[in-house]
Amino acid sequence: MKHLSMEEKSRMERDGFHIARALFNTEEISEIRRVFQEQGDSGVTPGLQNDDRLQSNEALAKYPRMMMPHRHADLPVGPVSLSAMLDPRIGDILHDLYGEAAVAAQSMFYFKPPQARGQGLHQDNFYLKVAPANCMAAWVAVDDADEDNGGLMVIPGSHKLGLVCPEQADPTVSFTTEHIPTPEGMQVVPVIMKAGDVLFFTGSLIHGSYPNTSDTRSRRALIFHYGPASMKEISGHYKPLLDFEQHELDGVLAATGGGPCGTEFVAVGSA
Ligand SMILES: O=C(O)CCC(=O)C(=O)O
Repeated sequence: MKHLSMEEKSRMERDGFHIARALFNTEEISEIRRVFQEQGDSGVTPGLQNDDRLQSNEALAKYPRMMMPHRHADLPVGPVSLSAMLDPRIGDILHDLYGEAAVAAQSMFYFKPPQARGQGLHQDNFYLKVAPANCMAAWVAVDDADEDNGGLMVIPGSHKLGLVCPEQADPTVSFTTEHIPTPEGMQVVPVIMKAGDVLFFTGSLIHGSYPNTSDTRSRRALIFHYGPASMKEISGHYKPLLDFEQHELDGVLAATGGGPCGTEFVAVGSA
């Protein structure tokens, strides 16, 4: 069964991204929001969050991003993120986009509270190193997201450039060190999303997020990365890989280099 129209597929090929509107319903998103917010409000959880690299007085220090929550079966965020990561609605769209089954490599949760910095323009496969194909993100909006509360920005068509060498980001607007300047003739555009929408984009699409300049609106997101089941390599950081039946995929080599998606700046005064 096909889940994307021919038109949606050709736009994906042209632009490098596709928005599935209201893929998760209001009740599902409210539950995801509740469970992650409760975990976040309980304080920074070692092994799930790392605040070493954040300035202690900044908005993100209280709510650092959560890395690989699906691996924390002992916490309420574990089963919630695992089930969303392997949700068949996401799997079906990925299958359409890849032309084969996808396997899951990563989950992350970003709180992006008011006044939090954004993430500089980057390409995900710079970190995941999926080969010979490309990684794919499914970015689930947990709040409505726009330019004011730190929504995503993308450079349509930039996925056709292949991987571009990043420069140093401006630490006043980005919490990660890498930044790719906007390629000549291309344009950064905001991605306006409603809670429950899912943005799918390829690992070579240049994208990032705005700082959250609002005073009251969080911009939470549950983010997943995948590769095609036929991939030969991925950065070792992302193993074990899980197929949509929750089986570990063996035999994929650990690519050299890569690492967590986005390298955090070291805070002044920390090691
Ligand atoms: O959600 C954000 O602020 C940025 C996320 C992002 O760029 C990514 O997951 O690669």
